[in-house]
Amino acid sequence: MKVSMINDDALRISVIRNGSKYRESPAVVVKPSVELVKGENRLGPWFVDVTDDSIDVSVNNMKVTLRFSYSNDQIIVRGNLGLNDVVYGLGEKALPLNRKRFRVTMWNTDAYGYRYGSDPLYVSIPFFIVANKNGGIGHFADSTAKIIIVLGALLENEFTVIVNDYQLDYYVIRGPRPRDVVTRFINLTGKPTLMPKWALRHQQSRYSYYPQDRVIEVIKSFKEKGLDNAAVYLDIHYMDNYRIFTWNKDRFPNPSDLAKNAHELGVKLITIVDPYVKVDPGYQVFREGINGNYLSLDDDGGLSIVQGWPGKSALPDFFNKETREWWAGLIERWVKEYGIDGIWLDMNEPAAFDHPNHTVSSKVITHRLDDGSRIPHDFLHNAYALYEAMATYDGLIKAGKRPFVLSRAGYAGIQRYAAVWTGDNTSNWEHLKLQLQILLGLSMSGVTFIGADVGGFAKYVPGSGGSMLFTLSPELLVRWYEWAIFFPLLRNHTSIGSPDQEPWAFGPRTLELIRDLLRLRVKLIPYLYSLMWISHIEGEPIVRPLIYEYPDDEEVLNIDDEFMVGPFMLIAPVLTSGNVREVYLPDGEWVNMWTGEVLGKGFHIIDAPLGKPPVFLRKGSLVPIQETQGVLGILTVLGDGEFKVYDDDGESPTPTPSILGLRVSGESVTIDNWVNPTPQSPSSILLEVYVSKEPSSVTINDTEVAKAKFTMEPGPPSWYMDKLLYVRTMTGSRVRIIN
Ligand code: MIG
Repeated sequence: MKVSMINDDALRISVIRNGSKYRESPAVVVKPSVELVKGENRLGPWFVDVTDDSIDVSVNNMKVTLRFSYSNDQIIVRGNLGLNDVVYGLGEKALPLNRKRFRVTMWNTDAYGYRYGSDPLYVSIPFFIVANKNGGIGHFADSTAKIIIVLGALLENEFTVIVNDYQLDYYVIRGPRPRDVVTRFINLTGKPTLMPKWALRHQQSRYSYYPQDRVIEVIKSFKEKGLDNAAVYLDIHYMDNYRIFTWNKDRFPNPSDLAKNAHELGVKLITIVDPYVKVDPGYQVFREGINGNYLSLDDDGGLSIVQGWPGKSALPDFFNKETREWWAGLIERWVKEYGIDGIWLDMNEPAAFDHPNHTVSSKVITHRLDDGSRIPHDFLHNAYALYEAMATYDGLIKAGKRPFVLSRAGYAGIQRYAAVWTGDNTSNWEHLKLQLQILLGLSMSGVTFIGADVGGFAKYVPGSGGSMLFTLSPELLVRWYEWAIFFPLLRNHTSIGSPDQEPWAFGPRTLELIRDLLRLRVKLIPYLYSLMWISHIEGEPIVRPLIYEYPDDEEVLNIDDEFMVGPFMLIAPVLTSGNVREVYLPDGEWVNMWTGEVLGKGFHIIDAPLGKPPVFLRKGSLVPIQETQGVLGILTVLGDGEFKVYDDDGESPTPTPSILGLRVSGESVTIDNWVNPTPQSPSSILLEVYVSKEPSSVTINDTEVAKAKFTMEPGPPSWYMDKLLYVRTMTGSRVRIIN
């Protein structure tokens, strides 16, 4: 047992058994700084007592004792749990936000048709936060083999981590608050990549759009119906018999034209890419794979073959640099040659039809690491998608793009390369709530660019023997959009064989409601984009459970049917059929975004007619929103608060942001000048302030300004009272609202 510090953030306990050779972690991006000695160590806020097989840690008011033991093939770590502790994290789990009293498995799995409690799903992140009213402390068992984590399910006062590996780097991460643990975990495993700005707009998919003309038709329908849409996905039917990096020439006679036409209509094209390389000596990708030794082998040195979409398939061996470079080259060529804008990685658990649970598991399949050593698949399983995403990301960089990669599977650190969606969810009300719980867990585990298939993917009812039942109602689709518009990834997608699910598929009334919700989404992009930048620079999630913002409010410890977008907006979505919901609001004062009504801490019954999700703004909110071209709106609630607006051209691979500082204090709002502005940085500002009554006057830089007729266009300083107070001003000004 070797114990070291990672800066001041984390303690690392490394175990290597039976003289086995140490494998580098693909998850962790920071190296240890100081090594600790046996006995007592004091380092900054840390007190650590190390013995041969246990360790006592005390840091920022939290204490934990870890005991290490070993069986033949396992490393077991036990720690103490307090009666009032709650547990967050663990990545993608179909469980409540508070994971206490559950037992989970870390093993990336193709989980089609999963339900509440199904475990495991596609992504494995063996990281969790133990929290109570004193604060939080993090645990991260960094092994890519199968791990079982029991959280007070056997003994109420104990958690157990069972690692099926010969090596383990176990990290203890300090708080003090749960949010500090999350940010330090992101520091450890890498900052989320900055996606292109268009990735924040609506995206449309189905399994599958073809032929080529149908794709253009879909794009045009969005335009005609006044619906914002940034991208269309091509699912597996675009390929020539599922050979990756090829086209079915009957369905897609001219893919370059398709991309060109899409681009002319302002829409990006994203193709799915599976990890299956069809075993076919006549297929170029297969030949390159064999010649370069880029494919996974069996332990006897023969090619390992699994059943995938193309039938007999080989799996690229992403665990070594040579394969990753080869793959990056394939992606680069694909993207450049056909004008593809982003890559969708599916089946990367990896899935295989001829393995149990549709998922590769084998001590026979081996992978080659950078140092040439061969390791059985089972020790590396959970990292397959992470390495694949790494290579795909590099390919997009080589093609000169700011990468957009969407991955189904992943491991700790996947946020450095990809967005994640929650796989094959189901179109029913159970999932409307479950998806939220899953996503909040991902957020608390460092994966910030996330979303679920809007409207739901699968249409079967569990217990029906897999038969298709069409369970999506117009009400459910609208309710789904109502909260999905607040998540970074907003993608409508549905299964093969299912009825149409585009926003217009349910008639004019539904279309109208979704159109308004998409307009709200477009308005929110400056806020969401700033939050993406903040996630990229500071390692903060974009969407957050209430506990993230309100750690001292015991009422929110278990709330996972409400969430925050950044520091200001609280969303309490309607998750059952009906038009009201009970909402809990934490400490402070909250403004109902739709009505302007001010509410205090506590439970409230809120009217929620279809199309109007309950949204509340905290006191001191400064939410940048998109208004008319050239005008930046700032949705404001007076009080105390600050925010930084981030912007850039949205697409260049290594941007320097333009930053606009905003502050509100009492009744004055200060808008700084842009730092590092571009010609596009708006200097016209429209403050949109929730006030209870018309002010007696408004000053800008201490000079009174006139009340004038309202318009959205840029214009001279003025104010106007409608439902909100509108103040037209410029950057570099201080606005005071005088009662
Ligand atoms: O076995 O590519 O989760 O989004 O449409 C199904 C076809 C394979 C699973 C993905 C889904 C995608 C589908 N894929």
